[in-house]
Amino acid sequence: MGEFVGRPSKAAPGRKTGVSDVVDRPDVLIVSTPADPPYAYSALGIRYLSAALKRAGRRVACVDCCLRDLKQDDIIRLILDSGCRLLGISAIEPGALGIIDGLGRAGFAAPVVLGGHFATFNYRALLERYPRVTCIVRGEGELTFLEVVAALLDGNGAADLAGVAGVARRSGGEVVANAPRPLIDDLDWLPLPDMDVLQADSDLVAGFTLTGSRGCFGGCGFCSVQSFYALSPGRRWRQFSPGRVVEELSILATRFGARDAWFLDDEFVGPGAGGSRWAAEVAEGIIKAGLKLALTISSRVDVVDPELFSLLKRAGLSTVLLGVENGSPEALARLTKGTTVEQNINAILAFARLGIDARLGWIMLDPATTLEEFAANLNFLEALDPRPYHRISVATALLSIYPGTPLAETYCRPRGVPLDESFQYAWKYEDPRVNELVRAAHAWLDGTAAHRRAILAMHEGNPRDVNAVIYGHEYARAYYTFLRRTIESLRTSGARASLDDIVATPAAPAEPGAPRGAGGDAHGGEHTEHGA
Ligand code: B12
Ligand code: SF4
Repeated sequence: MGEFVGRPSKAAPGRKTGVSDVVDRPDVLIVSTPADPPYAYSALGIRYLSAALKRAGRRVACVDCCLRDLKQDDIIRLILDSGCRLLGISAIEPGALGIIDGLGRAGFAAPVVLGGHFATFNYRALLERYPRVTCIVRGEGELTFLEVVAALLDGNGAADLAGVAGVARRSGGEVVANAPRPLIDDLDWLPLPDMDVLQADSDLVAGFTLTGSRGCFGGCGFCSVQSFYALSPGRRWRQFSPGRVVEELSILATRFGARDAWFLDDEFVGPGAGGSRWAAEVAEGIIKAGLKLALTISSRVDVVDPELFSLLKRAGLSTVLLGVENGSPEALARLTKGTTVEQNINAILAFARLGIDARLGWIMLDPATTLEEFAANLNFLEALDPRPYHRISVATALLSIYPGTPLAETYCRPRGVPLDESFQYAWKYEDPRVNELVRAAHAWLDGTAAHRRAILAMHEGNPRDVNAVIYGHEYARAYYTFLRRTIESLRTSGARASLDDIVATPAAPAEPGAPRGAGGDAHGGEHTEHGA
């Protein structure tokens, strides 16, 4: 959901890169797919899997490649050196595939099991093309992985996978998906995500994550979350008990000194009155425990009840990744967001009144975007998004359509849109003038890159630097003026925007440290558009 608030990784070349738990020849080694640049949050999925396996008596090690500045060859070497009997890879994008190829060339013989969103939805292509992949765990992983490990390490190997629900595998030269595994109904049954891995990686971690729930009641066309859980029978939204959530937060605060925590829940406030009650109980539990943490959650706009969010604020809520996506009713309908422009505006204004930092998840461009929608969205962003840097980056925020999402089925497959090498659908704009507009926007951004870098350098030095804010606003204004002029010329003549329009560049920023008066607003951290 929404936008990601990132943090620069603490990983530096030459720093700790190895197996995070000191286990020689583990039964199971689990790795996350590397992120570029490295990320400063510990990957939760592999820590849940590790904890479940350890509780069952397995010797497990993790390498959280997301946190580390590792080249592919380094990861392959680490895996080979670990002497593991089975390798699990958390694959949320195709970055894992190069590792698998490299392991094959290096003669790695242990079974390789993939899981995660990307592996779940692309299981057929992956099993057909990558003979080194033994099987794929589809959907929620803990229970299925326990059985897969037992089958592959204690049983008759791949033959025993036939009886494991939730697995995709090869059988007689064909790829088969076994029956799905029901979702874990009582999430409190799960052990806490492996805290020893977090401890071992603590010098690389700059922020803390947890989940209070799994699943979402939304049906957004671009999101794989509901399809991921809908693969399996069970409730679409399940929550840990409020007491368990508070326990996990307390451990992060006391054992790790966490001062902030990011709930990775797909959508924090669950459906209906039950969802709001649960969120309120979590907030009350945090207040009662006296925890002082700055919290981040993801939220749809249609659950924003000022009373609930003011309680959440008292519990420490400081940032909301808000699934606004677009300011045009037609685009919201195409994205099957299930929300209205009015709800978008009301939610943004409610957070402004509550003093909660709302970061807008935004999709500017989809295959059917029109010039009129684009122009209306520039107005929406200028009026309602307080962050100049965000306004700049989201003006060309492109919809990614992944296999497994509703739009893959309703838009891409019926039209024969091909998948590209990164397993995303390579869609094209229906209106070629929008393509021209985007090309012109990128040319303007290229032509003013030095300005942008200077402003960002100020911003990174001090996110609240008044100069950074003012120049950011000026830059965004100039950019939007250029975009509006280009739209106008495309509408009237259909002509290609001229690069001469780059003259609309703002004045060069002055040296940092020479404030030019107050105004505007800026918020910390880098960000990338992500998912919702
Ligand atoms: C935090 C996060 C990130 C973080 C950290 C990722 C990580 N490795 O943990 C960062 C910022 C790095 C990130 C980046 C990206 N992300 Co991201 N991310 C998330 C988010 C919000 C939460 C992930 C999480 O911790 N969930 C909680 C844990 C418990 O669940 P889980 O990770 O899915 O793990 C469970 C199962 O999947 C399974 N499982 C997972 N791995 C494995 C491995 C094995 C061996 C087994 C057996 C099972 C298994 O078992 C686990 C326990 O049940 C999800 C949204 C979501 N709902 O999951 C998106 C999500 C996974 N990300 C997504 C995407 C697209 C990306 C990017 C490609 C974005 C981009 N364009 O750059 C990059 C890829 C970077 C990379 N190399 O990994 C998509 C994936 C969509 C898809 N492929 O179909 C998601 C689903 C968001 C969305 N709705 O679109 N992401
Ligand atoms: S994008 Fe939509 S479906 Fe996906 S998690 Fe957010 S609200 Fe739920």
